[in-house]
Amino acid sequence: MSELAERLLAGDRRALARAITVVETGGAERADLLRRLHGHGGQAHVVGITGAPGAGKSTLVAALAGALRDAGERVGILAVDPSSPFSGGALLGDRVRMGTGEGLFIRSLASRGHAGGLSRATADAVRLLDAAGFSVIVLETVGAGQGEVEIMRLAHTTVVVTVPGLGDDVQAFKAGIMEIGDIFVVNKSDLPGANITARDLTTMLMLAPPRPWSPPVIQTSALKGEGLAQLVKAIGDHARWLREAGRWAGRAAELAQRRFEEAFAEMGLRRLRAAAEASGAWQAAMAAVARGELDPDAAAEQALGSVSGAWTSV
Ligand SMILES: Nc1nc2c(ncn2[C@@H]2O[C@H](COP(=O)(O)OP(=O)(O)OP(=O)(O)O)[C@@H](O)[C@H]2O)c(=O)[nH]1
Ligand SMILES: [Mg+2]
Repeated sequence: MSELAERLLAGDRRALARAITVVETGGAERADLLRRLHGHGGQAHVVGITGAPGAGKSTLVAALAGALRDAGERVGILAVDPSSPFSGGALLGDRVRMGTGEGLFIRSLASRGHAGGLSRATADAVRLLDAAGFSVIVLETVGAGQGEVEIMRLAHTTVVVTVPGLGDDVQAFKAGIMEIGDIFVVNKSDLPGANITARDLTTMLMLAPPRPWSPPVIQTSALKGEGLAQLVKAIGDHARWLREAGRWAGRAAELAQRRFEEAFAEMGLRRLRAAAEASGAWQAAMAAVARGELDPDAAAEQALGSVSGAWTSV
């Protein structure tokens, strides 16, 4: 594991790919790897891209990656899809727009096979890309479900993508995603109605409770490569604002605290269960629950009580 961490820090892409598999799998190897990378990174700007299915997020991410690379950034892309991984075909087509080589890394994360859940796997992967020296990390997720909002909390800057003529969706939009957007993009602005959608969004933002950062509304055509310079500028402006407002460092602290909470819960559970199994209390409770002799909550209470007196009253 020490060798893997060293190779990752030295910029070895295969080591990075392998490391992501390690954190996806979870367990002791994950913990060891992350421990070794502690203190490395902290520089990357994490940009989340979210929005309705088919809004053109992947196309936009590809175009944005190209523009960011032209601006000298090293770009890591994580496509986070709860159901299915990034299709090979889409990736191949998008590569043309993104360019290839040193300054670009792409990986898709799907929920299947993730020991600690998709949002933890994503958080870990972001840390790995950060430690590996990527200056911008782009996360693409679909929709505004709870899981996606959780993943978007990993981002310094959240870009919400919509398309012209989403009149009926504006309500749904308002409900979940309005509050988390730092930048709003009307993609497919080569299609009719983009100006109207942009105006509606601007109006909605003006009516929303005031925020210290006023989200811009930007029209893009990912397909034609239009509006990308404005988007790159808005992303840079937001990063600068976060730093100047003292919010950049606070976010890193918050993420570290969340990881501590998760690690504590996971380790605590594992150790308690091992202790209960060693004493036989676990097996006894399981059997009693199966026979219907004990209510499951009462059984849990009893098994915990048998592990240590200190736990019974909490
Ligand atoms: N006209 C037009 N079509 C676009 C634009 N951007 C993307 N598309 C098309 O919209 C379709 C969906 O694009 P994707 O990039 O796969 O959209 P997505 O939001 O990533 O889709 P999911 O990941 O499935 O939610 C594709 O056919 C794209 O070619 C654009 O700017 N203009
Ligand atoms: Mg996509």
